[in-house]
Amino acid sequence: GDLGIVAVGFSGGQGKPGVDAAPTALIESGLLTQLRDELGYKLHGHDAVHSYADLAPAQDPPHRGMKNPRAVSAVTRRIAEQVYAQAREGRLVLTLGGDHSIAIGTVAGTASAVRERLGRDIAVIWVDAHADINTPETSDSGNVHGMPVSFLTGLAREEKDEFFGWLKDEHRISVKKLVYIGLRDVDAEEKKILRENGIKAFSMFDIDRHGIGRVMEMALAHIGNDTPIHLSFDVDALDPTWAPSTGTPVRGGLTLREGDFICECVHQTGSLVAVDLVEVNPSLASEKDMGAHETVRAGCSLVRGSLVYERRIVERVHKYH
Ligand code: DIR
Ligand code: MN
Ligand code: MN
Ligand code: MN
Repeated sequence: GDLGIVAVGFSGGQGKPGVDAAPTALIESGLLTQLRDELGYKLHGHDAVHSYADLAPAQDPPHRGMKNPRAVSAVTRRIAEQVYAQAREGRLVLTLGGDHSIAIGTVAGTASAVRERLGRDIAVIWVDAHADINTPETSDSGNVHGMPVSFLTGLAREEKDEFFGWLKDEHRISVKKLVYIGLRDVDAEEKKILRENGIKAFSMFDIDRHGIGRVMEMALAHIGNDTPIHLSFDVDALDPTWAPSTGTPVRGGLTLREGDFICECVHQTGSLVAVDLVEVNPSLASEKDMGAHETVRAGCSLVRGSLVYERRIVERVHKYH
């Protein structure tokens, strides 16, 4: 099949430098070569790692407590255009982040392209230790990577284009078509938002209780059988044993095998239209303990899992491509 690649070297949604180097690290470890030569994808848009330097504002003071609001808004707006252009061609889109703020762009781009091409609403599976659903007002950190879901669902809104006002209805998703997997570090105000909006969430408690197999059945049942799916995978959903080199690691997470299984299950539906892999930060773990290398390898494994059902003999047909 055809695979659109958007490599996003951007870190402005949080405070730690280095997450912008992830796409290059993933590509240098052979990810795209594997997707092309071993999995047989025809790649598009893979020649550049985008830094969006041309979009950097001269001054970017906080707005409603958000840090770097103009930069994150402008970059995610551009990403939305890039993802839209790939998805509009009927390609599966793989975005390599970057911090998780970039999903404002990726989901917006997928949602608008799928509406236009198929007349359908997408569902989003958000795999993460965190819910990333703070509004600017509930956020303690001011980091936009903790807010993308609130902008994407319309729980947070802005008028001005320079502060995400460019997000329109066609970019947004319904809280009913959102499912979380892997949560274990959710702010008190975020818990309230999840509860009040009846958002489906499978925490690590649920995974321990039911097992990942049953959780995936329930997650996919919630979405429904014939709905295009955008998978947004924050590598910090994995336990730091497998993914230590990330900005906000939280113990008690998914095993790498559980992460791969989530990706494989989503692939197996045949409904996948876009995948994000975010928050790999190769500069946070020391070279000696191999943590960065392990995290990059884990990221590659997750992406492969989402794009080929390699541990099964029978390959499913992709419904939307
Ligand atoms: C926290 C942490 N809830 C925040 N979020 C993170 O900053 O809003 N998301 N680390 O990935
Ligand atoms: Mn996240
Ligand atoms: Mn996270
Ligand atoms: Mn396939």
